[in-house]
Amino acid sequence: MTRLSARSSNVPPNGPAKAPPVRRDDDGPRTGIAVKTRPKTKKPSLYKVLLLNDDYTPMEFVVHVLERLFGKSHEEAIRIMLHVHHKGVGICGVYTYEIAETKAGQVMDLARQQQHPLQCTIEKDGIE
Ligand code: TYC
Repeated sequence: MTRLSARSSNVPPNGPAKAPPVRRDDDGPRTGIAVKTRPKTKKPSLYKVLLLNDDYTPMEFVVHVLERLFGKSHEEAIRIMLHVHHKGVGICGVYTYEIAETKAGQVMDLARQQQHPLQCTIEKDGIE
């Protein structure tokens, strides 16, 4: 018989031998431990910088602080200052922990220099 069939050729039934598939993301023996290949990029927690009301710090000083340390426009600074004056507390800005701590410290330092009793604190933000 002269008919050439796959069986009679030297090619195996599954086609020519292939190199075993390359396993990517494989740094060693299989341990059965699931490994995430996506890099973790967790968003940092945010902190509110809060200004507290008192009876003695001049309104102009609070406005100045909001403009200089928090980059607020004059109108926005007045709005925030009046909010604190009426409600007792208000938000100057929301930042990551280190920046919030630094800003609150700068407010306290400036107030102390000018001998105003202005208080500024930070508080973890509800939304992550
Ligand atoms: N209550 C102050 C006043 O009447 C003004 C003031 C506003 C003080 C905001 C502090 O965080 C503050 N002079």
